[in-house]
Amino acid sequence: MAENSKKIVDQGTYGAANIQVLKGLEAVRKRPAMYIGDTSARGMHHLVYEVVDNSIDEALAGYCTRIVVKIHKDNSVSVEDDGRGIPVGDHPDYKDPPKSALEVVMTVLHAGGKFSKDTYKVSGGLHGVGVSVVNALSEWCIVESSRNDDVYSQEYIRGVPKGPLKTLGIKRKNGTLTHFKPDETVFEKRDFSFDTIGNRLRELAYLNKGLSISLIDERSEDEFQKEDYYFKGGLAQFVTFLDENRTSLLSKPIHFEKERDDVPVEIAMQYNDSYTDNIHTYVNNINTVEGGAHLVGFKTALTRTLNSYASKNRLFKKEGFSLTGEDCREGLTAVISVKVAEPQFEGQTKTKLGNSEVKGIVESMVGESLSEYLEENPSVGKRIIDKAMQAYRAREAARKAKDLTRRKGVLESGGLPGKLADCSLRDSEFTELYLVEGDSAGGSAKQGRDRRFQAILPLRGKILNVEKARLDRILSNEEIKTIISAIGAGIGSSKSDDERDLFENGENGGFDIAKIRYGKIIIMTDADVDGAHIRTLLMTFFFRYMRELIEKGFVYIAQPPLYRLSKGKKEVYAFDDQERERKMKEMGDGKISYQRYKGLGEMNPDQLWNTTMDPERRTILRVTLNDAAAADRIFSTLMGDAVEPRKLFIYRNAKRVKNLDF
Ligand code: 0RA
Repeated sequence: MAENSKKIVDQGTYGAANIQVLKGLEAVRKRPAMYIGDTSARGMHHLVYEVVDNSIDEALAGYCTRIVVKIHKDNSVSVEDDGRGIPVGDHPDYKDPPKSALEVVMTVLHAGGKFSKDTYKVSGGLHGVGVSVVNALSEWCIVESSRNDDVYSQEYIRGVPKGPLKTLGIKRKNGTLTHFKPDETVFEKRDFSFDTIGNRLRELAYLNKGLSISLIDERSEDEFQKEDYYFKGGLAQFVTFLDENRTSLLSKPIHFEKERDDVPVEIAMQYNDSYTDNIHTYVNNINTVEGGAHLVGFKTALTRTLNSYASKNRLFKKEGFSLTGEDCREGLTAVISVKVAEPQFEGQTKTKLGNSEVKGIVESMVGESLSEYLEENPSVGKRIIDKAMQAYRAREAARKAKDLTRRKGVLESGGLPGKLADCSLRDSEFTELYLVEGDSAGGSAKQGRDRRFQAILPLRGKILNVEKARLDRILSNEEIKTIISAIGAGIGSSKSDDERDLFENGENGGFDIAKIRYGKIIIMTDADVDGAHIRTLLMTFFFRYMRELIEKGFVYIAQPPLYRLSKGKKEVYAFDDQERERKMKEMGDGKISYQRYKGLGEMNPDQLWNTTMDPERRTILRVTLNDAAAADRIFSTLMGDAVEPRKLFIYRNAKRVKNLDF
């Protein structure tokens, strides 16, 4: 077999199969985004996840217990596992010329997935693109498969084998090592992020209890970084980790693990003293951000089980009383993980589980397990019902507050706040709302803006920290009320319609993105600690009560300059110290004076327009939500200032918006 591969490569006698392979690789290199989403840092990190997913599959099949991921000095990454090793015998589908299974996995699109379908019951990997895509997008890639008391190795250049599969003639424990270097001509960013990879590996370790994963960073000279992820407690530990900075209601999470109709289901849940729920769902280790059948099944079972438990044990004072789903979920942190053989992913980002049979499976499993648990742990049952009753009473109070505010027109369009300087255009495709820190900067922004499409809402001081307040208090906060009415789309959790129909009595209509009055919500604060704090408070509010705004990319951060440089009549701006240095050099010799802006208020309307608001010249950062679990954890730690929203989110597409056509 090794002989054959040699022939192909050395003599260039390509069979039909090879032409197919080359075409496949070429397609990937031509349109990488089609296979990995994009070619930014996010896409590059996706390569690592794809390789790790193969090892996870081997762990799911029960053969792999340890995975080591290394970031090397040259920004290459290696992933090593102790599974069975990739098979090296001739692949049955490739006769002319014959090819090793390993080479097929590495060079044929989707071969990994198809191949593993018989081998593995379920398979992870987001779109199951397969490791051949990683190979095609790597400057080089080396795979070593240790099995049959030998080590087999093959190297590739941009996906094409450099030579035949070789045996190294050494012995090693069984396993697979994949070492690749992302092609710098494909990816915009070069550096891997320890934290980004670490977050995903930690998540995988929680989701696959007992699996040991390590991340090692060899890039820094003096101290290499290493983290080990290994959790015997699985999702129970995940929930505890998510709630690390909250006060738990139960002494330990409730944790179930069962298989029904060939669908393994694992769920852990805990209550805390906050007012929002925080449910993370996974299908085959993929975070199903948009929810779907498993989430619906869980929610239905939770509401029904708590109600029947409370009635049965006479915990409700009034006959016929019942708690709503929202009451039952206040302060709930839960993780739901199911493994489905043929998952159907739906929704805008293909992260919504469509398999309807899974709803019933999860529903009946949670119903039975939770009732049993509550019967056996009546003190836990009482606590949960007490908490839900509190939520009910607060919701009643909130409803009254809401009625009040609704009567005042805050939650409906029409009654716009007096502080808002609205724009004249109505089409949200073109309009922008600037949330500006302070009245004086607000004044400059009003004078400097293009009033046709830019609206200004000045915010006085700090808005309420919604993390520490219930809806009724949130709705009585002036700054928040003005923001809600300016945006015009209401407030609340934005559930998909089918879930809303199923669970809400239409009482809380929720946030309706279709009603937003602006296509961009731009946060403009000073470049200091207070500014960062206000930004964080706003983001916390959007994250908790208008999450779709963030998910759909409507929220932006303005980037006001830090310096104004001047030489004679010439004026130049710089956004940080580095840029200031560079621009001063560019301006040449002579007297250059510079001013450091302490706040937006120091800029006059023209300056503010020229540097920060003019779509032709400004830079605005779009806020995107990369990892809901991570974001949630960090928001929950935010009780003071200190934490920069920059750390909570990965700002991608920091692009100059130049395409506003008028
Ligand atoms: C197909 C079949 C077998 C193992 C694998 C694939 C495999 C693939 C990868 C990728 C990374 N690590 C891996 N470990 C295993 C089973 C072969 C057998 O029956 O021994």
